[in-house]
Amino acid sequence: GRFRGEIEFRNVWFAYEGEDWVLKDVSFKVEPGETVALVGATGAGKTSIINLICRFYDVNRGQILVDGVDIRDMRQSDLRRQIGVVQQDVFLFSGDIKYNIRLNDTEIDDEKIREVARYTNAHRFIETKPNKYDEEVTERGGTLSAGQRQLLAFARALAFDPAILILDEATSAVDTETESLIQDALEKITRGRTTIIIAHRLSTVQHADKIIVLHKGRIRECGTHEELLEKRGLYYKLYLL
Ligand code: M5T
Ligand code: MG
Repeated sequence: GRFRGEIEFRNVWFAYEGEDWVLKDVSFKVEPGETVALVGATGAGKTSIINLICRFYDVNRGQILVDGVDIRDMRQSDLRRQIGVVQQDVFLFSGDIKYNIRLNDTEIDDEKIREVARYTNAHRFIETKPNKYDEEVTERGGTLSAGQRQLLAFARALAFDPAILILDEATSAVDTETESLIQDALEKITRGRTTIIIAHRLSTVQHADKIIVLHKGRIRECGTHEELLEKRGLYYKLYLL
């Protein structure tokens, strides 16, 4: 069945092989359907949190629970279907646009590909390509702009209608038209899903139900935009100075 989408970090400690601690005693809980923004300076550990939820790595100490179950006890195939991920640097495969949306999941047919592409606003730019859904792209994007790669990545992440969405917001600049398509897609695709978003834009952060401020691998502050501004702490400094 579908996950409810509750995520909990319980006293998580993590280090990459042979390195210093990257996450130190990190605990937080995301309720089903909530949107949580992770913010913090470069190297604070934001991407590492995502790497752990996706099980690209496992924790050294503590636990990560999804719907109350330790993710180490879950089937990898369930996690893959119920957690949609868009990484910071959108990775494409050489092949056509269709392939880049469905990858090796043959269950996703052409109809489904179009449906998710429409849903994520990718359809519009795909229609402008000479070969449309059969347009070939390269690993580095080929004829696609950074924003178009982002929309394509949304479509791929949404293909299985995941209960949980993990987004590492791209830092690269996109044109204003694509920016508004992305913003519009974001509002749509996060609705009804638990979302963890590493946000670089204040516009994205402000809309989150909860903001977690990381500093050198620890949670420094947590609250809504208004609460954190009131505090005049690190968030205030990061976003308003
Ligand atoms: C936190 C190190 C990185 C930094 C710390 C992803 C990754 C990170 N690190 C590795 O050694 N190996 C890795 O594969 O871990 O890094 P982060 O989690 O990537 O930080 P961030 O996402 O908050 O930073 P940024 O620049 O994306 O805003 O010491 O060297
Ligand atoms: Mg990062």
